[in-house]
Amino acid sequence: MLQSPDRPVVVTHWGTYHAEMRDGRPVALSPIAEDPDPSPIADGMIDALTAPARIERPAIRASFLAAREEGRLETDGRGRGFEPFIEVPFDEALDLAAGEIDRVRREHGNGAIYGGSYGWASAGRFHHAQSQIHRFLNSVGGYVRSIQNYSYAAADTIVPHVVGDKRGLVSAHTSWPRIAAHTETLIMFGGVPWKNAQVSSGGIARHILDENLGALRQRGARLVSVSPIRDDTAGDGVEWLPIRPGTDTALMLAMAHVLIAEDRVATGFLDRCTVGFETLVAYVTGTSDGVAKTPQWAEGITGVPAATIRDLALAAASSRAFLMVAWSLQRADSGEQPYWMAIALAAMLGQIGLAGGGFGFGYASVNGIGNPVPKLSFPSLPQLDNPVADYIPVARIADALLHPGEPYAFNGMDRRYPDLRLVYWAGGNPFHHHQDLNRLRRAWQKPEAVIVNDSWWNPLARHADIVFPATTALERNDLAASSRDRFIAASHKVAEPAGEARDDYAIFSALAARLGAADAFTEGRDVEGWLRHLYEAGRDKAAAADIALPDFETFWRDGLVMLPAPDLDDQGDLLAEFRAAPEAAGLATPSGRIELFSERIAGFGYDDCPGHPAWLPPREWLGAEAAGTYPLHLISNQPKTRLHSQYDLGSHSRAAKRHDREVMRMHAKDAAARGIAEGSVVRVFNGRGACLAAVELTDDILPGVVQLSTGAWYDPADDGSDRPLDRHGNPNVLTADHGTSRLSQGPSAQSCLVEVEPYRSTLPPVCAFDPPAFARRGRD
Ligand SMILES: Nc1nc2c(c(=O)[nH]1)N[C@H]1C(S)=C(S)[C@@H](COP(=O)(O)OP(=O)(O)OC[C@H]3O[C@@H](n4cnc5c(=O)[nH]c(N)nc54)[C@H](O)[C@@H]3O)O[C@H]1N2
Ligand SMILES: Nc1nc2c(c(=O)[nH]1)N[C@H]1C(S)=C(S)[C@@H](COP(=O)(O)OP(=O)(O)OC[C@H]3O[C@@H](n4cnc5c(=O)[nH]c(N)nc54)[C@H](O)[C@@H]3O)O[C@H]1N2
Ligand SMILES: [Mo]
Repeated sequence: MLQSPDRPVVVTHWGTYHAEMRDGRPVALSPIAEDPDPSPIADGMIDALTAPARIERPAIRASFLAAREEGRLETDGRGRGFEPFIEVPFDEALDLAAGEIDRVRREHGNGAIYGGSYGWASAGRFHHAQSQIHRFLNSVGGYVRSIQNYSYAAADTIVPHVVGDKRGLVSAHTSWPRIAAHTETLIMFGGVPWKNAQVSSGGIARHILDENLGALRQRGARLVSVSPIRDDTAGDGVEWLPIRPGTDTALMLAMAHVLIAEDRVATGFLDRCTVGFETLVAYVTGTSDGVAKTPQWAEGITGVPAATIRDLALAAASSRAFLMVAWSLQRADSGEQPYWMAIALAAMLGQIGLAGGGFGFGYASVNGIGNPVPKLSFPSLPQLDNPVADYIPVARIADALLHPGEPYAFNGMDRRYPDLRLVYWAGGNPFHHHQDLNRLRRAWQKPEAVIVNDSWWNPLARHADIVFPATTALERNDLAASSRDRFIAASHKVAEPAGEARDDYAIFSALAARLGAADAFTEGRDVEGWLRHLYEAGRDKAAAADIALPDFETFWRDGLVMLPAPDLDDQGDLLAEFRAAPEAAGLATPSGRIELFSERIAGFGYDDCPGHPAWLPPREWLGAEAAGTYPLHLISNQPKTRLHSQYDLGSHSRAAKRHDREVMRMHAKDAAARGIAEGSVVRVFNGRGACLAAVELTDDILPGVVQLSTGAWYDPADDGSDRPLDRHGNPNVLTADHGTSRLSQGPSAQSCLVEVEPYRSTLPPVCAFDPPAFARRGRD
């Protein structure tokens, strides 16, 4: 038996743990024995349950409540983020929220409700907040949704144009064990950061990065990590190729140039499996634009020596080579290009579909990419149909709020932004994830009402009008399963809800009842009824895939079922069937082949995304202009000590801060030039905003680059400015809110220049983890 009553299983996005219970409370989370390389992120979860910033009761922003009590429709949201809140009885908050939803849907239609509610929420299948909110909003008439994600929006749009679907991006990856067994030269653009492989959406049973890199090392494979940061691929035997951020396309183009110039192109593969090579050749050699994309040319852009580029291209052509590209590369201006060019380069090497050869995206961006799993997709809460057809690309939220009705281009379409009056968010944090937070704050003043369910008074909750206290994953029973791992788990309630916190399901059930949709939303089931219902449906699906799952009672008692590992040879290599029979197994592209030139994209006429992969200098990068006001490139990558903003207030995340601030890494040379000392607090700034951070000096980073990970809770000083100083170290006060291109309109956080200076004034306290001010009704 796996679990005992004093060690129930709980599941998080960063792993599966036993809750060690003392006197009916969890005191620690210990990893399950099945996990060879568990993550310590869970260490901060227990103290966070009872932190002062816990939301314990429903609360309403003071002037919002005053306006509604006077029957006024307050449209001035300028108080959002700074005003005090008034705690109210649960029923009153529910009445108020249901009233707002009903008013907006009657006066403006459901197309005025934004319910995209992007975010990772927590790992269980039933209490998954996005599924809950989408089901709820659908049951009351629908909402404007978002498409894509912040993770790989540009890739999501470009990859299907090139290979016909999302193979190699979200599915059908060549598995890690195949790579470990066959690849001779592994080139990792963006590395394979252990910090990122700690997590995977929906939960993890086994962390697999270490064992696979270990196997590659043992076999003597050549490991090349192309990245501005050395430890993006950790451990011995890794060649670090520092590169200027945002310039990988130039490096790949130059590798293509070497292959062409030295007659190493796999023309047989190109003839059978691709279209458009001639156009790409004309561009690479410079016949079409007068610029030959030689290694010397690329050295000037990337900072990688020309001889190294030639060596790398020839090494790849002379061995079984695999190109990995992290998701980070496309979270940048023209982020489509490195992805398109990586596919083109892999095609020129001719190894796509061979054992351990070709390309693949997002390995170690999350643990589950390349994890061999049985073909079983476990059911989740059905979301019902959305009667509203309208959507926005997810990262265009501030544009939509600021520019209702205005036109924008997207993937060949001419669209218009909706006119959004009400925003409801549960399970995501736009004041974590969105770029240019000062701009978002201006946009956030526009809606008539903002409703949020969350567990903590994080910056999103503080910027809401109506706040509902939600339980955390440790405070409710749930089912967990991931399409990228081999487990089904029972995640147990191990703590009582804080204060009056309720499950999102309970909050939405109560709202649905007030809006005449109780039955549609609940189908008459309580939580346990749903868990049994979903589990039985999953058990049927598993049986159809020849996997026997125990009955619900046994499952619940044991806590965890590990599914059988699939036969690795069955998992194959990405596009192997296509390679073997390009006609019969043709791709869903217009040509049926891999498109190195896309007539369709060329037909859109976008100068920021032409018909073939191209080097398009980003708006902000370490090119010639960088010698100007903001000479440092800011990498705002994923944090090592938490998932995004989740549990930033917990002890594990806080232990890594200095002077209570987030730590920014900087090269010693860049620090010396600015009189900045190790461990001191600095001001990081550009024309969009400024934040404080504590400095760690390192030579593991390319000079000219600074790294401040995401996730420190935004903590604006209440200084009346429209660009208030963030006291805590949230890089999104600095990043730019531009679409990657008109093709994808994805987020482009990584194209960001800044300057850094010592902070010599008295250090302001960090208030991010304090609850907001509360007022009493009638006087604020
Ligand atoms: N500068 C920069 N910005 C970035 C990125 C970057 O690389 N650089 N990366 C981007 C990427 S890839 C992503 S995916 C986004 C991530 O952005 P998000 O996914 O929005 O970030 P999280 O902090 O995970 O937000 C989850 C929120 O849900 C809440 N929550 C958790 N469980 C529950 C629940 O059961 N119910 C309710 N109601 N709430 C719950 C948490 O408390 C938290 O506030 O950030 C993006 N932003
Ligand atoms: N611990 C932890 N793990 C996470 C997350 C988290 O919040 N915490 N978030 C998860 C989520 S939602 C996602 S989408 C994934 C994201 O996965 P990624 O997007 O792959 O993650 P990042 O950490 O943003 O970037 C990885 C590395 O790419 C490098 N890099 C950045 N720009 C460039 C460039 O232009 N060229 C090259 N060659 N390298 C570059 C950076 O040095 C960075 O450390 O991570 C997931 N994993
Ligand atoms: Mo992501």
